[in-house]
Formats: sequence, structure tokens, C-alpha cells
Amino acid sequence: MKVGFLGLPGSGKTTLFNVVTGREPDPSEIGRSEARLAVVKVPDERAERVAQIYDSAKATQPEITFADLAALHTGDEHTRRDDSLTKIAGDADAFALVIQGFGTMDHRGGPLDPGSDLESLLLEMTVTDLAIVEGRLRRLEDELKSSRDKLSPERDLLQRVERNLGDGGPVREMSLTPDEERMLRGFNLLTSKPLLVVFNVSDGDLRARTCTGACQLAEQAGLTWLPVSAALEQELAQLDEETQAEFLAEYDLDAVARDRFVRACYTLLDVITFFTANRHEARAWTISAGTTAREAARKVHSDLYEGFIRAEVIPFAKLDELGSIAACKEAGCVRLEGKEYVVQDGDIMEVRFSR
Ligand SMILES: Nc1nc2c(ncn2[C@@H]2O[C@H](COP(=O)(O)OP(=O)(O)OP(=O)(O)O)[C@@H](O)[C@H]2O)c(=O)[nH]1
Ligand SMILES: [Mg+2]
Repeated sequence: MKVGFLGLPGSGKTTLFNVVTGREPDPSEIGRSEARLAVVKVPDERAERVAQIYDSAKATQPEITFADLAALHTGDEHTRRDDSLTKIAGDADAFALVIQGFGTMDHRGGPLDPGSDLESLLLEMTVTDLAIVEGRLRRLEDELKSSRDKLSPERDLLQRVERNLGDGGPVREMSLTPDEERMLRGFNLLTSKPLLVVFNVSDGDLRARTCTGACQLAEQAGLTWLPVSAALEQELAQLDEETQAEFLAEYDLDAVARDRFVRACYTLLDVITFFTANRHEARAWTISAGTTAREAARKVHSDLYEGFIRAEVIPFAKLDELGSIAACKEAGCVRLEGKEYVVQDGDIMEVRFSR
């Protein structure tokens, strides 16, 4: 799972990225254009328990990758098309849109206006998707002349997407069948991915849990939003736990931005965790809710996907309660599932496959 930080220049992407991933600021990286990646462990105490029962040498926690992406330019600033948003965004599974809410001036020296920044970023994403869909539709018309009906479902779907985007609607809000979702996946459309709006606000706004009206805009657009103060959190990270706790209490926050942010990403991404375990390692894997057993097996290794026969599944709750695999077998809690089985949060899966 990869979450990309998108935003206008100077909105605080890198500061927030450092806070969330626990990295030290590096002045040499200012103004660079390539993405920086960092993997963050998301502690899940079930991994330790699985390791204990399977007598595994180690327990590996679930991970989430964050990408500090290059700054985005909108409107008249957006001149160079090779800096296209799709290229910047890469293969992220979701985006955190970082909006500047601190200070009085924006990156161009104009008055700070988080609402207008949010609107122009959302528009930029929609316009980018629209260009991709229209390009594909043009090519399809030619291909349809030679191969007729085979491609017409794709055309019909893309026309629906085009109309939806044209009305300003993000793809993530369309109701699509699993087949349609599969068809669209390859286009990597920006508005099809979950989006979290992060308002990087001043201390005062953090206390008030607001962002000068812009948060209402996010709500109207049906988006989840989170107020943080990246600069404050950077200072917080240098303090000992006790002083940190005092600070958090003063701002009436239940956790540091890192934890609040990772939690919000998990909810937003609608992900679940499954486990694999053997003598060497008990490992937690993060997948989207609704993933089938065969697709989940692909996360572990492509051989497991290719040669998938079936999966032996034990739910974590049963394993935890009964305390051993033998006891689970005896109680009839080890199930055999086929490739279409929808993996459940906490499943321990052993895949049977042919080479
Ligand atoms: N006061 C205040 N300043 C901040 C905050 N977050 C970031 N800054 C400052 O704003 C400037 C830009 O922050 P960055 O984190 O580099 O922003 P960015 O979005 O990564 O910038 P680009 O990568 O150049 O687009 C830096 O000088 C930060 O110290 C904040 O919450 N409050
Ligand atoms: Mg930066």
C-alpha cells in the first residue's frame, strides 16, 4: 500500500512526510523533483501472537509506504506537460492532499487561500483524468473499426466515466462493477483513488480544529480531512514522551500526527491484514478489503498466484483462543478455501500451490 503526498509548492509535504516517517529534515532535498519513499511499520500485536503459536523466529509487522511527491503546479503555472500530474503521482494507491493553512501568504506571494488551493487541486486531478479518458476513447474509435464488438464495453464504460468527470465528479464516487473496476485499473486514474485532505494549519486553527472555511469545502466534496500542524509536530518529535503528552493535552489531541495520520490512511484505504506463518517468519500483509485468496497470494509471491490450488485458513480469533494449530484442526476451525474466497481481516493463510 502506497500513499502519495500531493500538494502545491511549499504546502508542507516534505515536513509532514518527515514527521510521519520519522525522518530527519535534509536541506539538500529542497526543490528536488523525484519522489522520496519511506516504509512505515503499522504495529499490529496479532503478528507477535501468530509468531508465538507458529514458533516463528520473527514477527513482521504490516507496512505502509509513503511517497513525498514533487510539487504540483496548477493553472497557468502548469506549463510543462511532461510534469504531468499522472507522472508525478506514479503508482500510489491513495493520496494525501497537503494544503497550506499556515502563514498569511501562499507560495506565489498572494494571500493565503486554502479553499481555492483545494478547489484548484481537485480540478487539476479531474482534468488530468479527463485527458487520459478522452485520449483512450479517440484511439478506441479507430480500433473499433477493425475489431468491432470486443472493445465496445470498454468504450461504453469510458464514455460514462467521461460524462461523470465532465460534470466534475470523481471516479471514486461512481458505482462500478468489479469487472468495470478491473477495466479501469490500468489507466491509473487519479480521481479513482481514495483521497485524504490534510490541512497544514497554524497552532490556533489546530486548537479550533478548523481551516478557515476550507474544511467545509472538503466536506461538501465528500472528502475526509485532517488538521495537522507539520511544524509543531516536528518540534514535538524532539521532545520526551512526558512533555509530548502535555503538549497533546494542551491541543486536545489524542495522539501525535504520525499516529493520527496513519490511522486515517488505514480507514480511508479500507484495508485489512492477513497473516502467513512458518518457522522462519510470521508476517502481516496489508490488502484491500474484498481481495480474493488468489489475489492475496500474489502479494506473497507470484508463484503462489500462478499455481494457486487452495488456501488453508484459520481465523486469528480462533487461533488465539485455542492456542495451537493442532487444537484448531481438532475443533474443525481450519477451513479449505478456493481462489474466489474473500480474505477476512485476521485470516492466517497457507496457500497450496503447484509449481
Ligand atoms: N509555520 C509553519 N511553517 C511550515 C509548516 N509546515 C511547513 N512549513 C514551512 O514551509 C516551508 C515549506 O515546507 P516543505 O515541507 O518543504 O513544503 P513542501 O510542500 O515539501 O515544498 P516543495 O517540496 O518545495 O513543494 C518550510 O520552510 C517549512 O518549514 C507549518 O505547519 N507551519
Ligand atoms: Mg518538498
